[in-house]
Amino acid sequence: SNIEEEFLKIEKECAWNTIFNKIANDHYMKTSHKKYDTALFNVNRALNRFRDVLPYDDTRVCLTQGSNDYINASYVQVPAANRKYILTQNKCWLYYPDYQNDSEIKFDDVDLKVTFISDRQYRYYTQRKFELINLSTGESRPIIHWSDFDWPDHGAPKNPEPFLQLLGDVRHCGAFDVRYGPPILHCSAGIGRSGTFVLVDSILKMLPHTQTPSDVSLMDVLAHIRMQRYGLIQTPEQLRFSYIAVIAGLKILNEIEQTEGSFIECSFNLSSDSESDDDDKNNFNSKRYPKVC
Ligand code: PTR
Ligand code: PTR
Repeated sequence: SNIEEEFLKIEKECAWNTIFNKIANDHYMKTSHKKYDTALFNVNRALNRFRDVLPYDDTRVCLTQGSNDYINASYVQVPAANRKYILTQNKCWLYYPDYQNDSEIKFDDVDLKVTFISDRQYRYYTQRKFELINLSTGESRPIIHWSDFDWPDHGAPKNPEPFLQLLGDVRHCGAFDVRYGPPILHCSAGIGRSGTFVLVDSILKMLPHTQTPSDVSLMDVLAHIRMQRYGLIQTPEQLRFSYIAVIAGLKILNEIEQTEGSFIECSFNLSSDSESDDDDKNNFNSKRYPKVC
């Protein structure tokens, strides 16, 4: 395919740094008009883990429960792939019931409760099921949650296979079913690893369905999603990994796409060093503040 040719060319010319820097510069120009005023309100400043990673006003997710609608989260859409995602920062204390510590957690400020249903260890990740209950309306939703995937920030996995297994499972469970609202992706800043996931998934969704695969451009999709959340894909290495995962994914993901299931609300945690190290078991609400840069 075109993408493979492009990959080989960049590889041969050792041009990943140059190309990545160009993307970053273009992005800086194209987004200079974009506003993120809400993220800078005094009451919201402390809700941003990193001073330099703020959601644009026009794509930010507005919370509907609780007293403040602000969260450092963005809607990211790729219409050509018929995909929508929510990307957010979230690497903090244990925010879900993992059964060992809690079988349910109540979030009083937003009137929500999350109940543990099951967990399952796979080779490269953990998959958990929860029930989310809105205590004010009684409405409930099933949630599937993937975590413990080994992927350090600003890095890229060594080979695409574990990532593709994760993506295959996420697709198979119906996480992208449009009936259930966008799945949530989060890492530390919600831009590097989460952005890589979005790029690979959306390109892999577009390619098998298009009559003209040569029109599908990874760089164009990246430029498009970067207008919706700042800094998606953080390093040349993550850009290179996106190509590798797309090329490998095309070869093995086709059947998985056929069996894309139907279910749920979803959340993925792409951080490797996440919440599972929580040891103050009974202290969930005594916020352990997240790591900052
Ligand atoms: N790495 C974080 C950042 O740069 O955004 C850490 C940080 C966050 C540091 C907030 C200081 C912060 O608060 P203030 O803006 O009041 O200095
Ligand atoms: N100012 C931070 C830094 O560059 O270290 C922001 C940042 C942190 C950006 C982590 C991206 C990060 O990776 P990810 O989005 O994959 O968590």
